Amino acid sequence: MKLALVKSFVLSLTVGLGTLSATAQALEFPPFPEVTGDKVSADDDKDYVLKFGIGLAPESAQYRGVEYFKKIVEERSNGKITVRIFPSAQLGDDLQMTSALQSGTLEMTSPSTSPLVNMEPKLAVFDLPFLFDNAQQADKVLDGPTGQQLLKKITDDNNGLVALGWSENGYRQLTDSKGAIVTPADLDGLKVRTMQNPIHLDIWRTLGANPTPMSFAELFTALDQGVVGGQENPWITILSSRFNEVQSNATETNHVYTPFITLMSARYWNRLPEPYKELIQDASTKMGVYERQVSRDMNDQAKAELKKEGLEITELTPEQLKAFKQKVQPVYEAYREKIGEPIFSSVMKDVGRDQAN
Ligand code: TK8
Repeated sequence: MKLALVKSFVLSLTVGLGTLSATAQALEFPPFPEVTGDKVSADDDKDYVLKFGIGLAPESAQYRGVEYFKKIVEERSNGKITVRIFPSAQLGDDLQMTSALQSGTLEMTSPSTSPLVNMEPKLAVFDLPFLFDNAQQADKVLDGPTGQQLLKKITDDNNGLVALGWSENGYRQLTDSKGAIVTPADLDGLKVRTMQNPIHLDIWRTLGANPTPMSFAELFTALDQGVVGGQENPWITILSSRFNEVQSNATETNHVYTPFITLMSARYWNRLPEPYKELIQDASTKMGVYERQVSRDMNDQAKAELKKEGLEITELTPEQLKAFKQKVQPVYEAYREKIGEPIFSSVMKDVGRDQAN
């Protein structure tokens, strides 16, 4: 029997300039897996505090994953390591938290890969539109040689970051307040907020919208004040960020799958005794497996909840979707070189395409 934990909450939190009031909602998160593995101790007998900052709110799969990470690390270190979670971009957006890791003022974060492509262009492979047909393909890339090579590359670059694993933000969907978006032509004149990422800008420009890159931490307020008219994120992120309070419509586009990359400050990592390094690596891997399960379980629930709360959701027919897919195909050729070999070809092979289609 599958145990289900029903979480109900009423909370109000401050993100950037906007105060978000979440109404009570009932979401069924898959239960935490049991914490397994030996207790770990280090010779130094010191106490460690590990601050883990994330962009998303406590109702997200991301937060739930970090809670599981905390449980593993605290239990297996006999409380020698304390994990403190800072949700809702309290400590900054994905880019700000990543640079805080580099300067050593924050220990861990788990950003979307997209804002990091200026630092590591190869990560742009995940921004290719309609890349993964299903979650299994994403897992194949993330958990296979390509995903492992990318983690190693980021660590080896000596940029002050240690890359420890993959979770997911998931498949992105479009929301707007213009009306139903059924064809690319409907995007005409729509100012869509995108992540700070060149492929995303190209995708929306190619489709005929007017994309504006912006930090996630400013997004709720920007939608509320009409600075932008639309945005795109996975259902669970739309719900946990309460974007449906400031958007009337959504289209299920699944246009990009976004991974979260688990990062630690190299300064902190280098000071950790070996047994704790192994523990944190193991906990990061387990968090990734669990968080992806939560994200996938919650995707339909979040979509249903958004519908219930009044968001008008358009589901495209296969033909309608095809019109979007075909229009963005030039993006593959445009970024092939920047992503580089062998990453580009091995990902294409993993998703069953010999070459970009
Ligand atoms: C949360 C972000 C966010 C991302 C975005 O920190 O910026 O739209 O999808 O969910 O990583």
